[in-house]
Order: sequence, then structure tokens, then C-alpha cells
Amino acid sequence: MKLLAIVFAVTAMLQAASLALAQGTQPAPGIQVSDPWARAAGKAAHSAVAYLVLENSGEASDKLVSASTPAAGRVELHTHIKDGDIMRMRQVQSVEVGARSKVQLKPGGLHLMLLDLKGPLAQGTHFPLTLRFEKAGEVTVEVAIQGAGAMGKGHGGGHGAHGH
Ligand SMILES: [Cu+2]
Repeated sequence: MKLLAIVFAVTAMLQAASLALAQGTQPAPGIQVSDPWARAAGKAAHSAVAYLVLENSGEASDKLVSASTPAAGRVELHTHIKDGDIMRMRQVQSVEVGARSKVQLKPGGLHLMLLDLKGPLAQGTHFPLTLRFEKAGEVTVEVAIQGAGAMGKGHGGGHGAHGH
């Protein structure tokens, strides 16, 4: 029985040590950002939308709380809600990414709204976008600009109209 108790104690110590190590070496735990893209926007456009996939491989949930880019004056987090038969956009304060889960920002759903565009977004080019997470801190990605009618990977249909 004594031996068993020692084994338990050592196991617990090792677990605590590896946890401390993981926390110490990785200040941005478990958030991956993939597939960032936006629709092209012409000279007359004041706003644009950007989409991406957030994946949390960690054991704790995290939140996207804000975003910014040199391409726009400000970036808001938006979602679409169904109001009768009409889809409307609504600003949200944050986007939660649960432990070991994935959130897709995509046409017809959650998106990043780029407001006060500094210039046109030309198809085939890209711009940097910095995302701020409550726990993971800042993550900067390069957003690829696709055609004005693009729906993203694997999206054949959906809601393309954007009422800004
Ligand atoms: Cu929007």
C-alpha cells in the first residue's frame, strides 16, 4: 500500500511539472487560424468582409475579442441572424472557441467586417490581419483576396448579399 501511495504521489508531481512546462513554454495555447480570405472590394467600397477558421486544440475555451488591419480603419465581429425571412447582420462582442473545437467564419454566418477601407482590395493580393484572443493573445495572418463573388472553399451556395 505504501508503494502504491508513492507511485500516485510521483505521478501527480510529474503531471503538475509537465503542465507548468507547457504553460511556461507556450504563451499562446492552442489557437490555430486557417484559411483567411476576403472578397475583393473596389475603389467605391467602404467596407469588406473577411472569413477564416478558428481552431482551439487546447483544454480551455478561448475568445476572439477583436481584430485590426492596416487595410481598414476598424474591424468589427459580425454574425447573421434571421429576422423573419430576412438575414440581418449584427455585431457581436466576441466569438467563443470552445476547448477542442472549431469555429468557421463563413458567408451567411460569422464574419469580420472591415470598415473604413483604406483602399481597394485587389483580387490576388493579400493583407495582414491581427486577431486578439482573450487567452492566446495576438495572432497575425495574411488574408488572401478572392473574387468579389467568392464563397470560400467548399461553399457552393449561401447568402452572398451584404447590406452595408
Ligand atoms: Cu457584417
